[in-house]
Amino acid sequence: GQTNTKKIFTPRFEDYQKVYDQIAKLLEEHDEYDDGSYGPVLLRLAWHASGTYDKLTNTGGSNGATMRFAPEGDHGANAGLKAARDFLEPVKEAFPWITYSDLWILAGVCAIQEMQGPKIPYRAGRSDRDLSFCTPDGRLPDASKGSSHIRAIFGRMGFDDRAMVALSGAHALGRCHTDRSGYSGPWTFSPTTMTNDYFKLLVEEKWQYKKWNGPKQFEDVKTKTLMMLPTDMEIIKDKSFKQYTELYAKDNDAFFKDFSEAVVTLFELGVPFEQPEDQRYTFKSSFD
Ligand code: CCH
Repeated sequence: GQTNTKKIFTPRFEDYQKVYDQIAKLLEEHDEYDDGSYGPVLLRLAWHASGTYDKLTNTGGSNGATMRFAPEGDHGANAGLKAARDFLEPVKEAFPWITYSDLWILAGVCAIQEMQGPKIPYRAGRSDRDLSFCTPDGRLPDASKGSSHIRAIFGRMGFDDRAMVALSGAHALGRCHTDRSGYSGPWTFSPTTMTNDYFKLLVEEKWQYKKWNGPKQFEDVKTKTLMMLPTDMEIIKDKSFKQYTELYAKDNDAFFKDFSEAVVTLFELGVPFEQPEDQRYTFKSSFD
């Protein structure tokens, strides 16, 4: 009879840990980028790959890595994310068995953990899909809008108010770039370390409109070096959002726990996994 002699490599936890370690090593080596880390932009890549999900049609999400293609890569919201995709190219070459879809999310997990955030349990099993799976423009949030827009966008993915606020805490990390979004500046004084400072600053500082030629954004009255987007200010203005902002400002453990749970959900939206939920991988960080 016929024998299938083709060897199929089935990656296991140890193999994904090796990919994690390689990304962590590159993060440490490339400290010349931005505020000293590619971590924030890697997290943004994983979020924008996932945040296109629509629960009604079960389209979009991290399964597919369709941002590799125009038109999705050229959507305004994705400006600048090529830096993150290019950063990961040598990792894809070193581990050709991993899909781009799994790699981008693993990089988001690695970025959070290496920037001293909570553990983010991970499942593999995403497959890369062609450009016919690109999502239409407009599925990611518009920073100039208000709370009803935030609820419409994140509600479409299936999130409630508490998870929306928890996820927003990612803005402890990174910055806005005038040549990407048009906005300018970081949210916190430590944009490469995951903290609950975003919530603390929203609660404790006074914010005013920044006087400049760019889009409407806020600056802290005291130092004028930090920023908030109009959508960020909704997290403290809206009554229901505000209760969670105040909770996370006081309780970093509550923030880390809720953030981790919400990010795991975000990263898995629309993915038909074989790996069971109770067998997710938890990666060792470089400093564990
Ligand atoms: Fe965000 N984000 N984000 N964001 N974001 C920007 C940058 C980062 C919005 C708008 C912007 C999430 C939610 C929202 C990150 C993670 C998350 C920028 C600046 C804008 C604008 C881009 C630039 O100029 O480079 C809006 C609006 C929302 C919701 O309403 C969520 C959710 C996450 C992750 C869980 C990270 C990280 C950055 C920093 C990127 C960098 O390059 O430093």
